[in-house]
Amino acid sequence: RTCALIGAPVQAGASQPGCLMGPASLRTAGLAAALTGLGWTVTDLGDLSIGDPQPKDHSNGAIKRLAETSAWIETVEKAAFDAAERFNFPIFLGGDHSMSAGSVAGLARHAAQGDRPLFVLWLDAHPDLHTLQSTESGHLHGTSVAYFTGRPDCEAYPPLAVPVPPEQVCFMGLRSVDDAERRRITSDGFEAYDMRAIDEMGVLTPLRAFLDRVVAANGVLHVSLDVDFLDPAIAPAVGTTVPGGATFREAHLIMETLHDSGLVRSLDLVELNPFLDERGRTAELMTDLAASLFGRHIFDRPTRSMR
Ligand code: DIR
Ligand code: MN
Ligand code: MN
Ligand code: MN
Repeated sequence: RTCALIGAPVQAGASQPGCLMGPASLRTAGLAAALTGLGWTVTDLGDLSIGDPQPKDHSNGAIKRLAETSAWIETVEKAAFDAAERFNFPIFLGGDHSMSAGSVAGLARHAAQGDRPLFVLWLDAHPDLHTLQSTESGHLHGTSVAYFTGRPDCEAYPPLAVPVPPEQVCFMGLRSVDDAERRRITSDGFEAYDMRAIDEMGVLTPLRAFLDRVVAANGVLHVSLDVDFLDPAIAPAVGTTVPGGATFREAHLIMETLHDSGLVRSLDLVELNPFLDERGRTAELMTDLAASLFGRHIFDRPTRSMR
């Protein structure tokens, strides 16, 4: 079983600088060694980079750093397709969440080539469902899901080869949702669990409902983990902390259950801002969560091999 680490030190989409150190911090926390210890063959492909793109204007004057974000999406999309071709399991090290516009687009293109639908589990306080028209903050990390689901008003981004239908996207952990995003979640058929739903049901009931749909569709699953999915008390290193996030055990239980499902083929670890971290504790938590997804456990459970 082969795994690739791909760094995408993008911070153009975030509200404050620092995410460009994310890949280095995850490497320092020992991500490669943790996965090697679980029996995986890990290849670190290093960090991607973009050139110096010409500035791009947009009718929405709030938008910040469109040209750079576009260039990153294009670069990460190609890298994701290639990595999915060459490795069993690519891990994308962010970088802010605009990175995932590229990773998911490239993975969807790869999955379509094998005639499998790509499902996406979006673990985040935010749905990142703004278009280039609806974003008010202008921080483009809030637009990734709109882009890869093929919504209009993202035309200034690179053309999208294979959109992911909204029904194949599941949000968990939502607690900061803007009006335009809320309307799209209800009208477009996304599966969405806010923190209240997790308070009421725990994480397993909603997660299993989603995984059952992935199995029924013979799909493959991508997981996109934004640091702010986690409660800021355990994960302070993110520019957009929102109180009331997932606990340590809720997050690990999700990862452990995902491992047992055998459905996950790729992972984003995004929005880690090491400048805001406390002695690497958020980087270590993200690394430990990845390890749970890759099979770290105390006692054996019946598991399914990769489908
Ligand atoms: C907010 C925050 N919805 C925005 N989005 C964030 O700026 O559009 N996404 N922080 O991760
Ligand atoms: Mn292939
Ligand atoms: Mn996000
Ligand atoms: Mn977020």
